[in-house]
Amino acid sequence: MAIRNVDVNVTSPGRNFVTLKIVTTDGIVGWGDATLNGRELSVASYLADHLASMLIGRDEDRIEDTWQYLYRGAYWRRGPVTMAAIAAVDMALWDIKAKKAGMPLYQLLGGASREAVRVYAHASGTDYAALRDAIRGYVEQGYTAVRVQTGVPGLGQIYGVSSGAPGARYDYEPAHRAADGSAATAPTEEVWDTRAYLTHMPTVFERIREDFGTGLRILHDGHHRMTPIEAARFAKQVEPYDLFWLEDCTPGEDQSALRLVREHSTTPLAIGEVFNSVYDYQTLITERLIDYVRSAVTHTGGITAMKKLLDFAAIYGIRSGIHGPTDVSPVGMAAALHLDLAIHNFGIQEYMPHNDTTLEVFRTSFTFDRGFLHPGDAPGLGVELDEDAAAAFGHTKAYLPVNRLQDGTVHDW
Ligand code: CS2
Ligand code: MG
Repeated sequence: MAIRNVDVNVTSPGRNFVTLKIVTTDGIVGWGDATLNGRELSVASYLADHLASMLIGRDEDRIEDTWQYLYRGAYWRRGPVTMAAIAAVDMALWDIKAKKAGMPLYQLLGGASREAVRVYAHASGTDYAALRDAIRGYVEQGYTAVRVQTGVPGLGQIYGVSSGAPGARYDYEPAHRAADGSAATAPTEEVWDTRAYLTHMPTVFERIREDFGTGLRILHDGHHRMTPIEAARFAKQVEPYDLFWLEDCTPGEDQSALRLVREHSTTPLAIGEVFNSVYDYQTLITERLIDYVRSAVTHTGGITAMKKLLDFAAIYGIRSGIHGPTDVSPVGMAAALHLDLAIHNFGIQEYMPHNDTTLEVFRTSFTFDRGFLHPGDAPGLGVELDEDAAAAFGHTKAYLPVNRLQDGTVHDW
């Protein structure tokens, strides 16, 4: 048996997704997620124009060999485009292998290490009252962990904070289209002031602890906006509020920045959603500078690479916190859930539910129950793309925003 067909599907049921379809000579279909938010077509081209012909005729069972063939064979290693493309191939081959075995993928990864996967929700609000209502809503649904993001007095729209407008449930971490829903031509811009943020945010954590007590797991995303010394001071200052983690406090490419933060604070640190290789973590893991690995399976070379990364992290007592935003498709989310269920060093899983239109295009098997997800027991990943439904939504160019300081300087976000 061998790979017979390789197709790349680009669809946009509210936001853009790139999905790889691999079909074997005996008709088994595997799906892989290759979505890279705001740069989707570059991965679609990598797959369709460069990899597809290399895959036809290959033995679909040789997943490790195919991974190495694509990674080492390219000469140009790593990078988000390459690694998202390899991830999609890898996921599709694991999907096929598990379907052939008649098992949900987590069984091939060693079987379940837990009954279900604890997830965290995204609560946000432009002011504290709106944030408190959002947290309360999640607590009422049974969530035990909530990421909290809020507006900062004096600043306008901040990435990660919902505007609170009616129907705004999905508006806070977008890649923006034009206002009328058509293709954007350039990113929108936001204004940021780290000093105002550092003054305000600890007061928010204090109020959350007053209102919700000590049981709730509170997470917070700094979105790479602090300098190392700002992050160190902040992480130290918020220790009394017992964060589950502080995510992306400093720019992702500077691994040694977290040494400084670590020297000053015991607030647990998470990083990695913009990483795409185990080598991005080498210093962070071996020097125990982080507590949670945040990569998305979709952006880090797939299940094969992610399993190795998480096993490496386990040796140093570091746990998983796999990236699960809505810009990872339900296929990528399923890959995360199978890993989460199987590995020993699971920490928590991010869960940002997709909109209803997306879930009509991608048919999922996962189930949510009182703050926990289970990938389901359908053979394979348990997600099927409905290509007819997908065809109704053409790719629409969209951009993640740009962040500037008040004087106009381009800033990290
Ligand atoms: C965010 C992401 O989920 C998170 O922690 O930081 O939503 C991130 O902004 C997006 O994935 C960017 O595409
Ligand atoms: Mg993040």
